[in-house]
Amino acid sequence: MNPSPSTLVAETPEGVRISLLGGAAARAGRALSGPLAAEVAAALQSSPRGEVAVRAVDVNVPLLEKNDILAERNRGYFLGRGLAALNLVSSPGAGKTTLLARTLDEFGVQTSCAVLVGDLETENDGRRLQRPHAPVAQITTGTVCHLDAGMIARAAESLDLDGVRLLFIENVGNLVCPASFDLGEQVRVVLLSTTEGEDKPLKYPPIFKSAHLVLLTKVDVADALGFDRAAAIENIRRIAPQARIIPLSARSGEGLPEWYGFLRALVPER
Ligand SMILES: Nc1nc2c(ncn2[C@@H]2O[C@H](COP(=O)(O)OP(=O)(O)OP(=O)(O)O)[C@@H](O)[C@H]2O)c(=O)[nH]1
Ligand SMILES: [Mg+2]
Repeated sequence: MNPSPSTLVAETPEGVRISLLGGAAARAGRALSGPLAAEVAAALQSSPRGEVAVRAVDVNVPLLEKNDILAERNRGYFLGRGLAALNLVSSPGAGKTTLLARTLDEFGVQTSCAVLVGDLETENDGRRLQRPHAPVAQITTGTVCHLDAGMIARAAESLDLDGVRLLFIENVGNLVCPASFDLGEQVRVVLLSTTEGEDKPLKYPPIFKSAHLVLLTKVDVADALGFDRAAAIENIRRIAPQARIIPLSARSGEGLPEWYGFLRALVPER
């Protein structure tokens, strides 16, 4: 499938595609940064469709160890650029993109934000998140059920992050695999929606144990579902006593001021 003219696509040898969308694509040629910047910029400029093969980092170490090394590199890269990165993880459909879209429209007009969004296929979420004031790149992983630090490194280096203070990473919808893959984020946010039931923290503990923040989403439909908010919070606390919990609805707006307050406190001092 040909990308639209406002989309630049980079494809890795493993079949992972990074699509820079809209404004992010327009700005890609002139504002790349990071170790692969010159290589990616040259390749993008010499390719009429914007398609390039980006070199894979090949370290002869086990997969997770390699991921951890790249994650540390990402952390340093983000720190050096003066931005905080958040990794949003949940089961499919818990409301990550809906929350990020509203966050870009409200919080994002005052504080410069960028988004990397992962899915197995389609650029639908990337398009839903496109805003003139926020660079967005879609990562399509093919068959891979999670984002990894190498994908984030390549996508982040392709984005114009000048002036960006918060980088949202929407992980592939999956409550299991993303738990094992540090992306170099500063904060891991796990979303649990009312439609999934109160018991998910007990059934999928690793992801909740790694959370700094748990967002209890779609609380606007809790009553209709017979969702027991107190029981859900009790289950989250039992598995993830370290995590802050914010119940919210991206539809009604409940809890969003607290979420924005959390984000504001994350923005690094200059
Ligand atoms: N009632 C209600 N519905 C919501 C809310 N947030 C999201 N939804 C709906 O839930 C569905 C899934 O939302 P998405 O934002 O696409 O969820 P996601 O987590 O990004 O999904 P994947 O990227 O596929 O994992 C959509 O139909 C949304 O309209 C909310 O706060 N309240
Ligand atoms: Mg989504």
